[in-house]
Amino acid sequence: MRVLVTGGAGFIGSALVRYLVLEKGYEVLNVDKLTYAGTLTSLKSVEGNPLYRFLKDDICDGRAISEAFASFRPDRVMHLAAESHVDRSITGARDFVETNVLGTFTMLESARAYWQSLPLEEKDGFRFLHVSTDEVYGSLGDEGLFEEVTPYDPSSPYSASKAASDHLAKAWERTYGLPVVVSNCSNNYGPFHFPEKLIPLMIISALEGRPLPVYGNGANIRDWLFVEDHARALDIIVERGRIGETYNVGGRNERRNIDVVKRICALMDELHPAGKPHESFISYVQDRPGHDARYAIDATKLETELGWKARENFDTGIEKTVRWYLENEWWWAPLRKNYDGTRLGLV
Ligand code: NAD
Ligand code: TDX
Repeated sequence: MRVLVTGGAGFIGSALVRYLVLEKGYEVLNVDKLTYAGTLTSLKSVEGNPLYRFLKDDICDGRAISEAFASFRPDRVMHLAAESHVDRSITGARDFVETNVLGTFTMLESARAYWQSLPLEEKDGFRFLHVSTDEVYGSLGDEGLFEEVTPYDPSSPYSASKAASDHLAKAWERTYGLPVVVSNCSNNYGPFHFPEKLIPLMIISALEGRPLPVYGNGANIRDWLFVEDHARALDIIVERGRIGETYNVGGRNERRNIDVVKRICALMDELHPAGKPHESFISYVQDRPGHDARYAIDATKLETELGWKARENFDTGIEKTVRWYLENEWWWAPLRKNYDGTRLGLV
């Protein structure tokens, strides 16, 4: 099995590459531009493995991507490369439109030309998995869950660009017959998560005795999934998902942001005492513009049709994650140097 993964040097992409190479024994070509969010240090465990190859390229570069298809001849594409941070999309949306919209367009067009050139028997087996987010559905009130049929209603430039890319992916299936499957996942967390995102930012800032910035009143709710559960879901979806369908991915772990931060503080009090409770470092700051109130995924379709179930619950997953950051400063310290945790000029 040959799998072309885009964005494999990022948080979820690197978990996926490790899973495909080390646990599934697949050949993987990782195509990644290595933006600020991508680092090959997340892939040390596959470095030198004959099943793994890396290509530093931009998914917007049609010629480079077509050459990658022609030389690697993938059976599957798992497309994760994206600009992923909502706050950055608010201060500078262009990269999001370029990579998430035009980059996805380029991936689809290159995949289409390659797929059309395949002999019939290989054509049938080819799959293009477009990896997306639950943020395309907008914000929930106190009740209800996002289902695959929930109308799109994105709030941020990030989620709008992802919504656009989802529509492109589905159109390439309906119009050209490209065998596309789409997945929409809730918030991921776990090892190798870039230090600008809520959970790693809080752990590292707590460790450094810096303020823990909670947006608004901290009552916004996210639905957390351990990244390795997501990687496993993606492999199942690309393997057995029905062409043209969407699968929502989530672990039924809804938490208010403030409760997540307090849980991290409690774990830090236990594992890395600071002299005073870490909760005293919590600082309520100006809210994120257009901040979605609540996300929550209904993953019934993935669970019943494809047999996936999240293995990690949030309480054990968050403890593993805090311990990982305490033990792996070598990984995050160089990234932290380039990103000190202040909020992108929003406050
Ligand atoms: P990330 O920001 O950690 O990684 C993105 C990767 O894409 C980086 O390695 C980066 O170098 C690469 N990249 C960016 N622009 C590129 C370009 N033009 N060409 C080639 N490579 C490029 O993101 P992540 O959190 O791992 O998210 C991966 C995917 O999963 C994204 O599509 C995101 O929308 C989606 N997703 C993320 C979450 C989450 O909680 N993080 C949840 C649901 C869906
Ligand atoms: O310093 C912070 N303080 C804070 O209160 C940060 C960085 C975030 N927050 C809040 C905003 C959100 O309600 O915490 C929540 C999580 O924020 P992020 O980690 O920025 O994630 P989110 O905006 O929910 O988006 C993430 O999940 C869905 C990923 O970044 C997206 O790529 C994915 O699609």
